[in-house]
Amino acid sequence: MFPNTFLWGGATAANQIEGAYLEDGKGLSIQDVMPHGIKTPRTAEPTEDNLKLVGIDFYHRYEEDIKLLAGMGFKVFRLSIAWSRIFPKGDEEQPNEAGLAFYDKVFDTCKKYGIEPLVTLSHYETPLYLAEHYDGWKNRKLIDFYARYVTTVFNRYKGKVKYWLTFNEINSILNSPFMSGGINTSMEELSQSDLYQAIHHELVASALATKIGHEIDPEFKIGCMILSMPIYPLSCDPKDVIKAMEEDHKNSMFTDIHVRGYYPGYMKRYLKENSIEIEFAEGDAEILKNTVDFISFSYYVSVCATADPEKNIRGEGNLLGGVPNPYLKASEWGWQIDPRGLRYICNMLWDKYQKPLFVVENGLGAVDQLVEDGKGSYTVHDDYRIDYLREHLKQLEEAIDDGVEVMGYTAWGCIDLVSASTAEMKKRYGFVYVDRNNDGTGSLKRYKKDSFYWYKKVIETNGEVM
Ligand code: BGP
Repeated sequence: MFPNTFLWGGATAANQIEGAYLEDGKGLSIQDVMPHGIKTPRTAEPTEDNLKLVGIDFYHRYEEDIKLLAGMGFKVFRLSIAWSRIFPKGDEEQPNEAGLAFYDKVFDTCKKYGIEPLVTLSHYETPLYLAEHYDGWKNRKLIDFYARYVTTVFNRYKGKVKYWLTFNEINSILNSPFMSGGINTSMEELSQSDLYQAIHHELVASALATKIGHEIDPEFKIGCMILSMPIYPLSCDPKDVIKAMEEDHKNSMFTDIHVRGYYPGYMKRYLKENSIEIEFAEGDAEILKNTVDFISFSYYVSVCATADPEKNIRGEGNLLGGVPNPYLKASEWGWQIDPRGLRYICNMLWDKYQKPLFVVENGLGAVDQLVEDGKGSYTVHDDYRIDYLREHLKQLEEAIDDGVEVMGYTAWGCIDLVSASTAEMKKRYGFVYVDRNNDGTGSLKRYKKDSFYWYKKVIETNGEVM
């Protein structure tokens, strides 16, 4: 049974919804030069085929959009602040007031509808200037710039925002150093030592943000955000089991450090055996001890791991990926669907850390068909999305019944948005359809899908009717 305090809602990110990429003093972010997500190299300048430059125009339509979300009874709305609206280049001394004012209006609108904002401080949208002039998180100076940015927004939105996430899917930097860490050096040229140094800087920055946040307002609840992905052994061969464990360590070190405040032993071994050296500045070990209040994570897929090089063939999937599971079906984008994996990961995280969990991303990216609803408007009959969400929510409820403490659930892309990995509109997640197409055409009008009414009922009954 879902607890009465359960926070039901949906999730978005600034670069995927806002548009207005140069309005009111905003600087460019790395997303403005990533027209096709992670599949193609970045461009020198923003190009017209980059759908994120307009997004779904949330910047101008936030009132209408938040009202729509409130129509489903949302208790929480996850969104991110675009760092480049607040510090257009990233290294300025003073923030951009117009950028700050925009989020005041957004949070006030949330408040008007009784919706709690859940704010990601950095969601794949590092200011481009920091990528080009500092090589992103490879550079230690980013810690100071980030600290200035978070101090500014914590002070400004204190009293309006209580729940914060430091970095979206922080472990995705392992495979997407530009999108996740603003690192301009190409992946091929990036050494493992530089990659892990960048990771260290982000981990220190994350802990520092937690410290600063708690000092500014002890009521703040600050969480880490991890791309979660159960890694099953492909067979019961103990070699596969160990391989799965080792693969999992690469991700779980991020949670370990956020929750326990120090590098785990297996990581020290991994770094040593791979001749990776991380430079700890004085005070880093102390800062890392500022641990999070809760663990948030995205959940879309599970994968397998094998020690057999012939079978070790990576399939499609989210940013990290792995060997496909022969027992599971996949979405149209090749992401394998595994509702039970959600119960499993919740139990694993809870058993290990005993920290409250928050599922801040989960959902099905699919092609939708807008059809006449017989009442003079349009809708989408998205029973496939309802099925996906229902199955995952049932497993989440199982986890809660297992004794796991879960704070809430925010369905990803609650209103259609530009996808992250492929930067297209066609891959839709929302309860609300947005009339915009891959070629940039469309009226941007919003339409409620069948899932809108379904989710409304789920929230209304606190998960009793699914
Ligand atoms: C996560 C990101 C989101 C997001 C989602 C779905 O990795 O945090 O920003 O978009 O996955 O991925 P995609 O948009 O590629 O379908």
